Amino acid sequence: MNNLLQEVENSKAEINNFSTTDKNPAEVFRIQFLGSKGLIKSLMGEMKNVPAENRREMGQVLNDLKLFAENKYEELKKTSDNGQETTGSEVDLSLPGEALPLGSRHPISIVRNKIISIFQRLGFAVAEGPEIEDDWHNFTALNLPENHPARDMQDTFYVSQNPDWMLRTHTSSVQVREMKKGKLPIRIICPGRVYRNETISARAHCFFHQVEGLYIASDVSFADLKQTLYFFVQEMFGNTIKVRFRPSYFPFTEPSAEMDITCLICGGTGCNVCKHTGWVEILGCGMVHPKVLENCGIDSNKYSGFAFGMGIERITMLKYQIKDLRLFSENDLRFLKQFTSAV
Ligand code: 2U9
Repeated sequence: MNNLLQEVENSKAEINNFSTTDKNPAEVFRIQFLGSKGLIKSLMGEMKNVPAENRREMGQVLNDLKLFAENKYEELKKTSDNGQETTGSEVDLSLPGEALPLGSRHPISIVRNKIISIFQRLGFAVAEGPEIEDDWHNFTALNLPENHPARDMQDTFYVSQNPDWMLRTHTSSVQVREMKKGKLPIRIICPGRVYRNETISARAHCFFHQVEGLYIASDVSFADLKQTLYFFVQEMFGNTIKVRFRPSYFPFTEPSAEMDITCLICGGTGCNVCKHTGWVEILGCGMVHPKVLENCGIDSNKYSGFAFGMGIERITMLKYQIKDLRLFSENDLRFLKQFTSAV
């Protein structure tokens, strides 16, 4: 009898201090204490050895123990159900959390954001416009003559319902729209997607991304243009980069120029990317043609301005040594995962 009383006391302490790391503590408890092979059943089995005169008293003690265990079981069931009221011993707070599968920014977005932030520091604002344009904003206003190859069906995607509409071939149309608003001075950059009817290859695609810029005020000079673009190139590629500035021709700028940098793929020694010249073209630019100013309602005797345009893909390929343009639009995670950026 005394032994059994001692066992009951021990069992009470065991029930009180019960703990487990199992996900379902109530069930573990039930099996250990209340199940058909549990501790309480086995103590009940001891009753046969209790002297007859003590049986009533011992039966009461065991019933109390069973009630005690059942209350504890109900308590455990409640905490398992709402999954919250866990005691410290059941949750290991030192375990690492489950990592969230974070994506990464597309390399074109990384470089576009970098270009934007460089020009924003020089006071340029970002302007955007429609990707479906009409002929006047995309071509006529920009002094692109009727017979210019860009206007050809071979080079431009026209909207079949209306031959006056097309997918914009450059973001210059955004600058035209800003000029037409008549608010001067203008100091904007226009990032965006543009479309050209090209056969897709490692070097060409039917869509790509540009950042174009425009600064119009009463005293903008060619020196301002040069200084702005030299600053940009140094911020983008580092101040040891070598730059070549050479004359060129565009219908919308006069004079016009193009800017090259030393090939970052081969370091200037000559490779396929730089066509063995050691130099790669990164942008075109020039003073806005007086005709373009007048087309957009700006007095070319009072105002002057510079404009520039660059392909984001080209800059990204040089910056990250990417040799195939198609990688940008294939959405291959093995490629995209290699780029990380905070912005
Ligand atoms: C207005 C007036 C002038 C924007 C310019 C370029 C030169 C140029 C190319 C670079 C690579 C296009 O992406 S690319 O193929 N761009 O060379 N763009 S000047 O001139 C403008 C724009 C708007 C109103």
